[in-house]
Amino acid sequence: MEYLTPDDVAAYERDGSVIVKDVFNEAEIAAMIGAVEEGNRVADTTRDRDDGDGRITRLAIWHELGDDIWSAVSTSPRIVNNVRILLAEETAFFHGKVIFKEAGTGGAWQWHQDYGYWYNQGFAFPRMISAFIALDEATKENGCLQVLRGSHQLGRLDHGKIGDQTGTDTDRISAAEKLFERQYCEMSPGSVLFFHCNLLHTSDKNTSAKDRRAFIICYNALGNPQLGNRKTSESRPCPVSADSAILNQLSVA
Ligand SMILES: O=C(O)CCC(=O)C(=O)O
Repeated sequence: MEYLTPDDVAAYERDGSVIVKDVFNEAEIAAMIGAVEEGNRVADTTRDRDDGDGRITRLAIWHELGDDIWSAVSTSPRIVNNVRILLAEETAFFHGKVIFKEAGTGGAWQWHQDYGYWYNQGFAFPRMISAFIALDEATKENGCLQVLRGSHQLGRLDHGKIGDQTGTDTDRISAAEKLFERQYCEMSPGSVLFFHCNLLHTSDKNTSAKDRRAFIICYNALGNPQLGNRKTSESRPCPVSADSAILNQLSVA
């Protein structure tokens, strides 16, 4: 595959995100959907959270690589090498999560920066990135991710509890909305949004008839220490698997 170019990196540094289309093909996405619906990893780690708006956001989250399709995707050269290019340093696996935003019921996500959470887990620097893989078509109607383009340049903002979620201080969001353009990240299945951990993002509830599921993989710079006793990020370079590894996992998803 082709990797991100210097122009893509410049766009990422300016905007805080970059979308790459068709990173995963139909068969790979079908395999991931199969593992969402029938796999043990997702079934064993799914939890519900109040979205602060009367609905539930459902997600499955884990902090270890293993021997399954999720690990094959998390170590895919198409993801890991692009994360290395964007961070401009070696990367470590932090966590993977499936976000369910089911048709008709899926809850909203409050405005936040991921580093608003991760700072409190002890990460010293905001040298962290997420790769958001669309498993279904993500549109405005079914609650696609929304970002404030360039807002990562604000640095880390204060966050507090909203329902079971952690959201950015609402006065700061009002101010930021005047400073930065809102971008609706509409994506086809298999496309990937790489985004900076200080980029402000949110998503609406899903009142449509179409699911909006995503697999999000989060990476830390290997050289970014995690202070304190919690060691939730791996301390070795993220392995890079063969490009064919995802479909080879079909039988053990
Ligand atoms: O998938 C979404 O709509 C939002 C997820 C999100 O913001 C997160 O996991 O940090």
